Amino acid sequence: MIRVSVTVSLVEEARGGPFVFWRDLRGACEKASALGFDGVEVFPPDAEAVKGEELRGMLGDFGLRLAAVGTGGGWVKKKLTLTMGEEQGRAAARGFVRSIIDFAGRLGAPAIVGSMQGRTAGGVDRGMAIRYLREALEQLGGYAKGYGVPLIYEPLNRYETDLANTVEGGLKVIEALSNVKLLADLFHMNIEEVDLAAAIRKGAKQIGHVHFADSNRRAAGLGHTDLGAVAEALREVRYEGYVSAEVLAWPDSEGAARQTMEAYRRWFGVGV
Ligand code: LER
Ligand code: MN
Repeated sequence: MIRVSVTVSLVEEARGGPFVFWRDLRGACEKASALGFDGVEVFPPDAEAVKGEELRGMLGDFGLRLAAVGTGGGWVKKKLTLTMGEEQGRAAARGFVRSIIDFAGRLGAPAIVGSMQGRTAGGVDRGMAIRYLREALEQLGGYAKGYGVPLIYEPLNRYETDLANTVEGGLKVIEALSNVKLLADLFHMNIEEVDLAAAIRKGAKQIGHVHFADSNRRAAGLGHTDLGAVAEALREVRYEGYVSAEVLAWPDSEGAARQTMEAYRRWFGVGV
């Protein structure tokens, strides 16, 4: 069964970025629940920003689940990546991702590695960066197994990384790794893929999470991506994870959440 969620950012430096709700986690849970979402995806600055038990309480109060937790705070706040030149930095990056796996895992949710993958830079060539990335994902995927959740790896568009920009590129990065799944972010895919629905069919069983966004990163239905074809592909491959709205708060948070829910109702037959 497809489950629907909406993003909440607690990272001040990411303001203006693609997140529906901002700062007020309890308020976001209340609105998400009222609109019929199954879960929330949280983007925290670090694993200490919210107490796990506090979040468990909020989720319980509003009948929600934790869909996933982003690790990008390690890049935005500390400028760490899993592929940086210095071993100490890479170790700190792995430690940061592990701390998010602990936080999310205790609540039954996976962590997402997106911008923490880094890019070719600072004396590390692309082959070496991919080796570092695969080693880190293998190690962290094994760690996540302890919580019975996968680790989610997200290909990004060319302006954010050069390591994997497409579903096919992502499949190569995670090939033969255990307990690592792919994130299909429709915004990045709209920039990089030839055919979004075909890419989803190709990734099929390896896709463990979807960031649902229109071409301009506004809520579904406010751009020109053929989301009907995407929804059909997800149904056809019997996708079972979350479709999570990682979109700009346009015209505002509630407007973006409502628009997303209308789209989900139309394409997935879910919601209130
Ligand atoms: C993270 O999920 C993502 O898609 C990045 O583009 C955020 O900058
Ligand atoms: Mn994304």
